[in-house]
Order: sequence, then C-alpha cells, then structure tokens
Amino acid sequence: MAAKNSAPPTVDVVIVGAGFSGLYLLHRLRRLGFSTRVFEAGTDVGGTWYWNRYPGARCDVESMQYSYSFSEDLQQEWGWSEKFSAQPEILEYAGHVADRFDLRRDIEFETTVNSAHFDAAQNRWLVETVKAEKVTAQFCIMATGCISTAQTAEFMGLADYKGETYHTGNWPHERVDFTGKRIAVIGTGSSGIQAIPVLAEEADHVTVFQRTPNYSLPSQNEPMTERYSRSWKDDYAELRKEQRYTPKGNLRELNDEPALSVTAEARARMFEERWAIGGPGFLGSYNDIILDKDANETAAEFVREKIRSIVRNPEVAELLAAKNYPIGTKRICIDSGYFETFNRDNVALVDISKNSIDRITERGLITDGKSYEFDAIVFATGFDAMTGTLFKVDIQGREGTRLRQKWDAGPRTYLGVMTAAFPNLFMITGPGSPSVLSNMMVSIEQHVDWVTDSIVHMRDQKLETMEPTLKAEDDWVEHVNMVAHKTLFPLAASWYMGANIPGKPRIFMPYIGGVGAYRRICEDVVAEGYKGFQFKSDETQVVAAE
Ligand code: N01
Repeated sequence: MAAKNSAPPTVDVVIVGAGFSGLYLLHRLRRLGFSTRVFEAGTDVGGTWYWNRYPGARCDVESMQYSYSFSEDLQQEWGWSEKFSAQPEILEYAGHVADRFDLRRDIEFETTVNSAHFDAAQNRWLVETVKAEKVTAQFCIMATGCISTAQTAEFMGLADYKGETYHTGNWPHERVDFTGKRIAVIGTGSSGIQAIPVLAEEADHVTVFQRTPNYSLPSQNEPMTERYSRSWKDDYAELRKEQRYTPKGNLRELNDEPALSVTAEARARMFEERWAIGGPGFLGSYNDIILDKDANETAAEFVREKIRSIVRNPEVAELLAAKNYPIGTKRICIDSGYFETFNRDNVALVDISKNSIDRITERGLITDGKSYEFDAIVFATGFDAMTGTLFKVDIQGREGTRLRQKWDAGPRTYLGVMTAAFPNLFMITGPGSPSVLSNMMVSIEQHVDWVTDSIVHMRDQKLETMEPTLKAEDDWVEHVNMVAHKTLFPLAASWYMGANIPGKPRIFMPYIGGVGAYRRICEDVVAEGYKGFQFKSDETQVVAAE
C-alpha cells in the first residue's frame, strides 16, 4: 500500500471482480505482458457461484458447455459429475482454475471498489477501494457480473422480525440447518424454484409466497457418464468453435420451422420429446416461439398442461400455471422437481398477486389480512440486474461525467462493452451485449478476448485512449431496442426490462440479436479499423473513428 502523500501505485489494468470474467481477464492479460491488479469483494474467487450458495443452486446450462474453452488442457482434465452441475462443484472449478493458472497472487480479496475516476490530464483511471487503497491504471475493466446486486424488496416492518432471514443471492457460507423449522420463501424466479424443493426436504414446513407464477422446465439432470463426457472431449475444439456462432452460445438443436406450420399432434410430439430431454432446449422446439404470440401460446399451454398433470390439487396447479405473459420472455426456469414439491404435505402456496405482503411482523408476516408465523424467511427476490452493480461504484469519466447520471434513462453502450465519455473503461458482458440471454461462459470469453485484443492493438499502435463515438453508441442503442421489439420479450415485466426495481427505467437491456450474429458484428468492427471507436495517441489527435 502506498505511503501517505506518495503517488498511488500504478498498473496497466485494474480489474473489478474475480468471477469467471475476472479470472480469465487476469490470465490473458498476464500472458500478454500487462501488469494487472484484481479487486474482489468476496473472500475467494467464483463471483456469482461464490455468493449464490443457497440449497439447490445449480447451473441451468449443461456443464460440458458452461466451462472455459481457452485451455485445451483444462477442458480435457476437468471432469464434471452431473450433466447440470450444482453450485459447490462450479465453485470448486473456479478455485481449480485460479490455482492451476496461479491467479490468486494478483487478486486482493475482501476489497470492494468504491470509485473509479478518469484523470484526463494523465489519461489514467484512479481506482479507490473501501480500504482507502488507491491505484492508477491505464485501463479499468468492470468484470462485476450481470446479476450480482441482491435485491431485498423494501418490506415494511422487516427490522421488527425476530427470526432468521436469508437472501438466495447472498447466502451464508456455513451450512444453514432448517430441520424442524417453519420457513417462508418469497419469490418464485430461478432461485426460488431451485431452492424450494430442497428446502421442503429438510424443513418442517415451507410456505411459498408467489407474486407471479413462472414457467419452469425440468432439467432431467443425471450423473455424467463417461460416454457423454467423451462425446464432448473427443472433439472439444471443434464443438466450442461451433458453439460460439450459435444464437445462445449453446449447442442444441433449434428446429427451424414455425410452430403453426405443423399439426397439433406433431407439435405435441415435439414438445413431449424436448420436455423429456430436459433443459432450455424446449424453447428451440420451433423457430418462432419467442417471436409469434400464437406460436408461443402452443408451448405455454403445453407447459400449463404438464403442471396440471403433475400437481394433484387443481387450484394449486392453476395458481402455478403462468398465463399473463408469453413463455420465455421472463428468464425460463430449469428445475429439479419444483411442481412435484407442491404435492407434499409440508408445502403450501400463497398467491400474493392481488394482495401483496402488507408487512413483516415480529414472528412472520401479514398478507390479505392473514397472519403467518415462521422461524425463517428466505428472500428469493432477485437482483438489480445489469446496471445495479456498476452503479454501486462511483464511476466518473471525462469532465466528471457520472455513469449513473449518463444512464439515468437506461444504459447506453456501444456493443455492450464501452460507453462514450468513459475512455479505456470496459465492461465484460455489459448491457447491450447478449450476456444474460446466452451461455455466460461463451459471452465472457468472447468479451475478454475482444477487450484484451483491443488493448494489445493500442499498445502496438502506441495509442493512449479508446472510446466509442456518440453516434456509434446511439446507433447501437437504437439497434438493440429495435431487435428487442421484434420479439415478445418486452411484453413481460421482467428484470431484463428493469421492471423488478421500482423507478428503474423500462428498457430491454441485453442484446437479443444472438451470440453468433453479435460476435460477427464485433469481428467486423475490428476488421473495419475499429469502426465507431475513436482513439487518441500521445499527440492527442483522433486517429480512428466511425
Ligand atoms: O430472481 P428473479 P432470481 N414481493 O428476479 C419475486 C439467474 N439465476 O434470483 O415476478 C413479492 O427471477 C418476483 O416476483 P415478480 C437467472 O438468470 C440463474 O430467482 O416480480 N415477491 C420473482 O418471483 C435468473 O433469471 C440460475 O412478480 C417479490 C422473484 O421474487 C436470475 O438469476 C439460478 C417481490 C424474483 O425472481 C434471477 O433469478 C438462479 C416482492 N416485493 C438464478 N420482489 C441458474 O440456474 C420480488 N419478488 C444459472
């Protein structure tokens, strides 16, 4: 740490976050010869898998695909024990990567970054941590994740509650024992839907408070077989290449025909087949499920019928069956026995769609005039996604422009990777990129490669700063919006739209044009001399733009 009044230490690159983005960034930058410092709020690596350690937490992308591809040795030597891995195994994998590539020595744990200010006179970022540590860097890369700021809704009376409270996105590291306890779960998104079946196995009683029912598909998870693992590993390099140009960053079959072009019987067969395979591939049954309301309704009704066939109490089944938004327009959930859990004697569903939770009390909560008592409340209430974590850092660009202010009416980026007036500030999987609509590992690797290649380009060309032109940014924002509005996505009040945070602008934040199409756009931008970016060299002239 720098002595008082001495100039802060300096590195080429500061990285904020040691999740999968930060780890790969550090590895790549180090190999390219850049000095790098990583700041991480947690006590260890893993990012989202470090924080989200609630019972039942599991990846909804198959592990053979949700893993790094940058090292052939790594992907050959690591073995997954299940098709869809559980959180502890993914966290172990992150730790293995950190050890294998000796990454920990450049990471400062338990160190939240408070601010990052651009000093235009020096063309450097001054980054300050919660420990009042300062460091300057030519580049600052926000590898802070898309869903990393837990959202605990403002429930009246919460401070009065005498029982235990938990948030799925910020779960304790020690085991929580719910044996013999009555618990409430508020929220039925991916986290709640994964946690509820496991909690119900252990607790005395679970009451689920549901504001909006969710469409969920079975994972049909199973132990990894040597045969399946081999089918990937024998051809990993080629399969990964293919994966990078798919719409979602996942190799799975999209049936390229419209739903209504086939008979109802053929559709039922297709849906049944995909349901039996499990996972999100169900949404690829037809090519217009996310584009056409009538096509969407055929898939949605199939899922509702499944729920009715699984859940024995018809009233409960009806409450669990989503009806007022198209399937897939809120993040599809992938579960292990979620709907079956409502057949248990120790699980109750309370519909709070019309009457919200009035208040939390000393012993529980009140809704619709009825009082409930619990030993613990689990908040599965989601995240301030995509922008929340960036806004927690006081980021100031040229002329003191604050990121929060600039994005007051919604995030504005070029390619989801940079924003005008913030030179040399990069975001990994930022708003305006496929990010949360894709296999995050594929999108992370693509952004890390693109960003580090850009930094190498600047070093080679002796350039000092890089930022998008306003025009390129405006055009990209318009394009992102235009593509989103060709789909059914804006019809749902989802966190993609910022709808879960009171007062947040309703803008569809990720880019839905597809992982492969987006990658080609990024490649073309480079091929055309970094089209839409402006650079400054030591002599401060603009050397490339538009
Ligand atoms: O959060 P969510 P999540 N009163 O926002 C309800 C990823 N993820 O943590 O829909 C009552 O989806 C809210 O109700 P409503 C994945 O991308 C991945 O579950 O707003 N209820 C909703 O039911 C996912 O999409 C995995 O009406 C309130 C729930 O809380 C994302 O993380 C696993 C409320 C929040 O659902 C977020 O998922 C888990 C209130 N005041 C998560 N406020 C993988 O498998 C909110 N709710 C990789």
